Amino acid sequence: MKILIVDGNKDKSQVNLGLGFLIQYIRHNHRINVASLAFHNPDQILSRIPEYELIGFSCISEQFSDCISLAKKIRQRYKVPIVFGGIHATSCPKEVMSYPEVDFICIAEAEISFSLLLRELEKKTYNFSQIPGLVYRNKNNPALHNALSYRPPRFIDDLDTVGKPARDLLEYNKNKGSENIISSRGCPYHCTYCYNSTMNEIFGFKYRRRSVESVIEECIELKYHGAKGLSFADDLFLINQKWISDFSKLYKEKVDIPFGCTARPETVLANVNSLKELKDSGLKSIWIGIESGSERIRKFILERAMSDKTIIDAFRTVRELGISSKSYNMVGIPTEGFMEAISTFLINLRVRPNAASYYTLIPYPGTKISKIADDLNLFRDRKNIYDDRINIQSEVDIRLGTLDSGKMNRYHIVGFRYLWKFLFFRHSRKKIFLRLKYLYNSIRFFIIGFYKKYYGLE
Ligand code: B12
Ligand code: SF4
Repeated sequence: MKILIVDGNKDKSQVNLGLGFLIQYIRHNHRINVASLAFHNPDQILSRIPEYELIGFSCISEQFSDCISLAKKIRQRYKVPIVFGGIHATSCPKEVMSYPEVDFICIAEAEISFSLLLRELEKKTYNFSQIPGLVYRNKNNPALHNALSYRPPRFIDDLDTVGKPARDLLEYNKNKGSENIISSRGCPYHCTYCYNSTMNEIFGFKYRRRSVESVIEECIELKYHGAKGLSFADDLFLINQKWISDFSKLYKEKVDIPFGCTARPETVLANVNSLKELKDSGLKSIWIGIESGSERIRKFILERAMSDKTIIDAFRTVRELGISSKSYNMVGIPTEGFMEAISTFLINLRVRPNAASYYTLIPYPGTKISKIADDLNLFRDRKNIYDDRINIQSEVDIRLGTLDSGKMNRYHIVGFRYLWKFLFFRHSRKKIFLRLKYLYNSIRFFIIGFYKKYYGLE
């Protein structure tokens, strides 16, 4: 079949690796093109539709509104079937199916469901009921669909059978010096704000990893095409000492360019030897989630039950090994109080990461934290809930989020975000005025926040 997949990503530097794996799996039987919204405007894409027999959309939550508005335009003019896949459609299939333009959804990892769907459409047999993970409409009554009772998706155990992501077909800025790569799928933890937690709960998601050889092969290719550094964007990279040990040896021998990876504080402490091996093979930076300085918030709201000591020891270990660290933190977590927000600042001052990022919590669909926020009636705005622009980390004005924490309102939360920029952003001397602007904005938002709270306006 001739297929066009619209990649909802609007950031030219980001690669959609999930989509890359999917099209690698099916490319030998079908003709596939990808059009990214980062490179084409909707009208350009619309003019290409008549060439194709099926249109797919790949999007995370913040990209859904752009994708569905393009799907509506397509449907107004053409009869071609429309399939949605990716994190958003997986997290809230019923909502996505409420749009009549959407004919099918492939839930979660879609290599198997999408290839079976294409086979049924190509053969015109339309026998969809046996396809695992497929949500589809009733032929006789298109308003009816099985979004609440589809057959569970099938997950591929041996990831090497999928192959390496088809970067040649993806549209993104390929000459930026550094490339993302994924060696695994899944994560056994269950943080309440994360997609994995939803997946683990619904499908009993399993952690799986590609072979060392397959990952190294991809690294060599990326280096050959000009990558000067690699970022392992796995949910959980620092796990399985044997894999890490084999990987480190081969990486040093065959790739040997700097790389970074993610870790949880506990996995740092449980794998110090692995970390040494990675460091010897080129590991330069490690990204560690602290998320909140409050043990109460971590344990009861985020379900990340780790002590302050674990976090402090993990960052010390990383520093002693000479690896640069970056911490990830959030504010505006349900039930978070002022002192708890301040404790996130304090723990960062204590662990002294080389860089620290600080986001307003976004309650993504299907996550436990979004249910907690709903139960506590914390939504102050239901529009643009997933708009990631509230979290742009560069020097722009910070927008209000959609949630308050119950103890802090949205203005206080923005006040903390500016205070963070004032304290933790790297500022050159020249940018002293920018820094003062952050402090000014922080004070301004705190004053507005207290005013609104006092008069019951927010
Ligand atoms: C790697 C990763 C990144 C990398 C690479 C991005 C990428 N798109 O590959 C980087 C670091 C760049 C990144 C950035 C961001 N990320 Co990210 N990221 C991930 C991570 C850890 C893994 C994604 C992955 O490759 N999974 C493995 C593949 C196989 O699965 P997949 O992507 O879901 O793809 C499969 C299916 O969805 C399906 N599918 C996909 N497209 C299509 C299309 C069709 C037609 C069909 C039928 C099927 C289909 O088939 C694929 C193959 O099986 C996920 C967490 C997770 N576990 O998914 C978060 C995650 C996707 N990221 C998330 C977020 C929020 C972001 C950022 C906004 C963070 C930020 N504030 O900067 C940015 C946005 C970047 C962007 N513009 O796309 C959220 C999204 C939540 C949501 N509901 O929207 C997630 C789920 C993490 C979380 N918080 O729970 N991310
Ligand atoms: S450890 Fe990271 S990837 Fe795993 S569930 Fe928690 S936030 Fe998600």
